[in-house]
Amino acid sequence: MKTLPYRNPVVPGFHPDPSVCRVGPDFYLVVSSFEFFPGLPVFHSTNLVNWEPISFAWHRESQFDMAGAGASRGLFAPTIRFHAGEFFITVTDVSGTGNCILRSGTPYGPWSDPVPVAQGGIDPSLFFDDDGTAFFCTNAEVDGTTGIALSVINPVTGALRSPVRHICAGTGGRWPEAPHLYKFDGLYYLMLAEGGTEYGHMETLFRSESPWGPYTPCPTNPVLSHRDAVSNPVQCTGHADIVDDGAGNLWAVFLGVRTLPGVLLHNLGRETFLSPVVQDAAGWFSIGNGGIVGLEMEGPLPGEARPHTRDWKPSYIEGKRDPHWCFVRGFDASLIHFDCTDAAVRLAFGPDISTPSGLYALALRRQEGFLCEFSARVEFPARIYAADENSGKNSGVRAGLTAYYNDSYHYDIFVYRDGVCGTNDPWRLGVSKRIHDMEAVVASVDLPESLLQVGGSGLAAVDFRIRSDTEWYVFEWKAGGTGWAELGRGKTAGLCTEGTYHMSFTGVLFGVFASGSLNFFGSEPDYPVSFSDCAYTERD
Ligand code: 6LW
Repeated sequence: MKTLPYRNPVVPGFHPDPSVCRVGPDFYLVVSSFEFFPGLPVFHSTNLVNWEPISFAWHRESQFDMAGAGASRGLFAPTIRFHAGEFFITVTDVSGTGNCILRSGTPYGPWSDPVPVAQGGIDPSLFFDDDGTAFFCTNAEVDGTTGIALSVINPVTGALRSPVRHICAGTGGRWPEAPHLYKFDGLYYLMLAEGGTEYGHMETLFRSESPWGPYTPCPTNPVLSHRDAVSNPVQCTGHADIVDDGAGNLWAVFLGVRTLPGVLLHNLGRETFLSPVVQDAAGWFSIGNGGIVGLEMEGPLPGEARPHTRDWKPSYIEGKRDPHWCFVRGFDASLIHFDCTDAAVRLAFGPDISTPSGLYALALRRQEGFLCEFSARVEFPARIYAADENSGKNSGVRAGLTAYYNDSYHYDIFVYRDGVCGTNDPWRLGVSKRIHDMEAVVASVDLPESLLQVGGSGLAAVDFRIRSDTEWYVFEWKAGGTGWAELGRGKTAGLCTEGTYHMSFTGVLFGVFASGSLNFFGSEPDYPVSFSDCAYTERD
C-alpha cells in the first residue's frame, strides 16, 4: 500500500473527543460540542484526512435543553457506531439528560431524540458484538469503585439488559475515561484515556477473552501520550478511537492541542488528530511512533490528502445556513436572521454576551489556525434612534466582532453608544476585553461624522477585522474609504484554556454580535444590525 503524506490536525480548531466509524469506503466522525448549537457535528471522509461537515446530531433545539448550560457544559464526548443499517451516537448531556443515544438511518440526519440510558458517568460508547449484543461502556463509579463500567443494553430504547459492572480501573492514572471496546481476532480490546485531558493525557490498552474481563494491560502502556514529549508542538494527546480502513490498516483519531510557542497554553481548543496504528506480533498496538505523533505525518491513507481549505465565506446552499456558524446554547430566531439572498447575518440587539445563561445575538465560527483573520462589515442604525435622555435606554449598545472563548473570556471590537446620549452625540468605536470577572473598554475613538457612510436607510457602515498570530489578537477598523487602522489588541494568552477559572474544554471562535437596547423612533426594525462580507482566512 502506498504511503501518503498528510498534515495534522485533520479537523483543526475546537473539535475534541473524536469518534470514528466506517461503512464501506466512507468514514464518519463526530466530536464534542459542549454548549454550542447546532451540536455534535458529524463529518464524512473517504481518505481520513479531509473531513466535510454533513450533519449535526443536535440539530433541533428540542432534543436537549441547554438554556441553563454554563460554559463548557452541555454535550460531552460522543461515540459514533454503525450497526444493522443504523448510525448510533452515544453522548453525555452533563446539563440535563445524562447518558443517552441518538439514532439515524443516515449520517446526514435527521437524528432522533435522545433516549436516556440509566448508567452513570461520562463518555458513553457502544460496542456491538458479532451476535448483535450491544454493550454500553462509560467511565463510572460502580459500588464505590471508579473506573470503566459496562452493561448490555437495548440500543434503541436505551433500556439496560444487565447490571452495570465495573470492568477496569486503568493503569492508575487519574480519570480513567473515554472507554472504547473493539474485537480483534476473537479478543476484546478495551482502550481508554487516563491522566486527565491536560498535559498528562494518555491512552491505555487492555484485552480480555470476555467483554466483562478480567483485562490484561498492554505491556507497552501508554499506547499514546505526549506527557514527556516536552518539545513536541502537539500536547495533551489522548481520548482516541480506532477504525479499520477495510484494507488491513488500523487508524486512530484522538485529541491533541497545538500550544503557543514555548509555553503550555493553547487557545485553539483541543483538535482532532489522525495517526496510523502499529500492531505487534502479539496483537497489541500503539499509536504513531511508540505513542508519539507529529504535525507532518504519513501512512497508507485510503486516498490522497488535499490541503485544508483556508478561505471561508459563508455559503447558502439551498437556503441552508453555512455549517460553520454556531450559537451559544441555541438559536433565537428573534435575535438572529440569516438572509439567504445576500449572505448577510442580521441581528437584533440581544443580551450582553457575557451573560452566563440564555441566548445571544451572536453568530460564531471556530478559529482553526494561529495565523488568521476574521472580518465583516457592520451596518447599523446611525440615524434612527431616539434621544431619550430620561429612559437611558441607549446604554450598553454594541455591534461588532468578537474573539470568543466563552462568556467570561472574550475580546471585542464594536461600534457603541453608552450612557445617556442624544441624537447628535457620535457613535464611538471600542475594543473591550473580558477576562475572568474583569471587563473594560481598553481603547475607544469617536467615529467622525465624515466617515459614516449613511445611506437613505439611515444605516452607516464600518468594516472590522480581527487579525491573529500566536501572540496577539489585533482589532482593526475602517470606514468611509480610509485604510485599516488598529484600535487595540489583546494577548492570545488571555483566551487560553489553561487560564480559565473553571474547567473548560473549548477553544476560540470568531463571531458577529449585537447587544444592548437601542431606543428607536417609532417601531424598531426586526433586525437593526446587519453583517455582510463575513470572511475567515488563514495565512502562513
Ligand atoms: C471528556 C473526557 C475528556 O468527557 O474531556 O479528554 C472531557 N477527555 O473524556 C470533555 O471533553
